[in-house]
Amino acid sequence: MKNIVVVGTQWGDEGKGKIVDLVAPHFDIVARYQGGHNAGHTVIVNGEKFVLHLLPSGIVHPGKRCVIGNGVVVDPTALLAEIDELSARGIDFDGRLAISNRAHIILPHHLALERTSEQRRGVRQVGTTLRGIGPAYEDKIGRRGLRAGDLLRPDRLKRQLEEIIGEANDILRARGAEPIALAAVVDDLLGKASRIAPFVTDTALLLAREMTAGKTVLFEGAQGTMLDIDHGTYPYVTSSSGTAGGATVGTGVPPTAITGALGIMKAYTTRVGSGPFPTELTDAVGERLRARGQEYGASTGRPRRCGWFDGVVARYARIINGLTSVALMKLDVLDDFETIDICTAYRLGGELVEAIPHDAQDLEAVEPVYETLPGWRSSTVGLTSFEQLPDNAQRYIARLEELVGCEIGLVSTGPDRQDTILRS
Ligand code: 2SA
Ligand code: MG
Repeated sequence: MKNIVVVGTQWGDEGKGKIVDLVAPHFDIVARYQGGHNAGHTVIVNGEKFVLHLLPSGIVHPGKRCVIGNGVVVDPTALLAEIDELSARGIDFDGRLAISNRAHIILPHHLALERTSEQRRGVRQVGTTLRGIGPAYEDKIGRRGLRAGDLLRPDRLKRQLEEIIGEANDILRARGAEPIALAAVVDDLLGKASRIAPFVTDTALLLAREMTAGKTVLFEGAQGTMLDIDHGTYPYVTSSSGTAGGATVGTGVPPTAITGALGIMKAYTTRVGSGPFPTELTDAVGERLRARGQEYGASTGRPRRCGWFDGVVARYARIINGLTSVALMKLDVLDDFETIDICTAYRLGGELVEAIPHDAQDLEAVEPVYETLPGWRSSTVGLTSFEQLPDNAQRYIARLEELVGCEIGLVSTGPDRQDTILRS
């Protein structure tokens, strides 16, 4: 595989960070293509925990180059804080990080606008990470955004900010919220621009040049298929394209250059934030999954909603992303369940449906159809070969492969790099 994209097949938090970290040695460059510091990618290296938000997980690998593509939204404060934190922990950035001059910048008014729009939605709120992600993409699509390349032109910055923030303040005032003080934003951004500028470049050309020279790229998706702005559970989604297709638009690399898509799939399902979640378990079983799987948001610390594996979602993810292989994560979390349910289809108004309804209210109303498999009641933690897995665990995996329609080439049995079964 030359250039592959790693995507979340559920609602995020499938374990992309671990897999990107694991396969990074086989690639020259790791590139993020969407989202921003709403992501929380946890990587454990020699027992040391790193949580990456905006930076590609490849940054913890000495020598790998990392790209923040044009499809990403960059919060200057979060970026510098992450760079400073990782630098203090011994990670070297020299010549290793490139940020697209076309990536959009998250500004203070984005956070303020997001707070007011979530409030206005009331019970229908999205449950966002409140990082300003959605409003930053709104400004991008609305053609008034500030881009990383603009940080290279401090002389124009004040006028640009005047326009952008002036418009946002009109909305904030109309919503009864405090307007943003322009002067403070200008000062703050000018200060940060000089630190960020050395990283800013034309990353599409950089990638093209490197790929022509035979270098390989790993595209690191954030969030998941069901949170994709187009293909997810709209409107309960994030504002970017986390599916495989996003990798091309979000980096400027042509689709023909991407040779594979690795889907990251948790052995059960979680979701953080609101919106439909057919297999959600609000009972003691869900609690048990949350406790065993330590299911809390890596960026916000919010408890994640937990439920059984949803085969309808997984199959859809295989189709939308053209998965060529699947990594099954957190199998060990299921170790002591007596029985394990798998959702194979939904029932909606008495009818059997095998596709995901486009309408969130319909998806809210579906009833999962379950198949119950026997558990294995023994520890799989840290196992490294498929044959070591209990028979019932092997059967569970075989059934998931059948439902998803794709081979499971990797099984994760713990958070560390070594806790991994590589098949074939
Ligand atoms: P946003 O902030 O606009 O992207 O929120 C929109 C929806 O997308 C969900 N979302 C996420 N879901 C899972 N994991 C994410 N990253 C962090 C993590 C989240 C955290 O890895 O744990 O720490 O809470 C992530 N980012 C966005 C979000 O919950 C909304 O449903
Ligand atoms: Mg996460």
